[in-house]
Amino acid sequence: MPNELSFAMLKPGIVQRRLVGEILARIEKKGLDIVALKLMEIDKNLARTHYIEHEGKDFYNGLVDYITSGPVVAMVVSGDDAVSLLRKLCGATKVEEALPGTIRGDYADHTRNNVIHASDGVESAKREIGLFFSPSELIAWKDGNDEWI
Ligand code: FUP
Repeated sequence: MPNELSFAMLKPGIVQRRLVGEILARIEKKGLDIVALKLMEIDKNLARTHYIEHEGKDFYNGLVDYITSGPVVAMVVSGDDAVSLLRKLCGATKVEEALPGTIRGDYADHTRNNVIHASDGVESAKREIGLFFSPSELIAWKDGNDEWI
């Protein structure tokens, strides 16, 4: 299993709903290492760049407005197969398909406000990490629980 980095972002509303701790706990308990973490606001330029693949789609402007509407929690996680593990924790993009037990399945009831973003591949993770973090903000640390999780 390849060790990978992935990018995740708790979307606007999660800070206000005081769900940051619960969602981070799910990510930590799975065994993924949080190697960068910050509370931030996204400006329109960053939002448009982050979601550039959706430019022109009918939901694009609404998505940009929503993602810039409040603070987000951006993070980088590391682990074996981190990209696909994190996607599985999040659940399906469309809330009607997100299973109970997943983050979206448990906390979201509208697709546009689906609580969390997670990179969909190793290359997009690299691109997204570069948009949100400088290399010096990533902190590698030794996981003493490696043998248990
Ligand atoms: P994901 O990778 O699961 O975040 O999904 P996408 O990149 O396809 O979509 C990015 C965001 O656009 C979703 F989180 C929510 C929003 N979206 C809509 O609002 N409507 C859609 O039909 C698809 C996505």
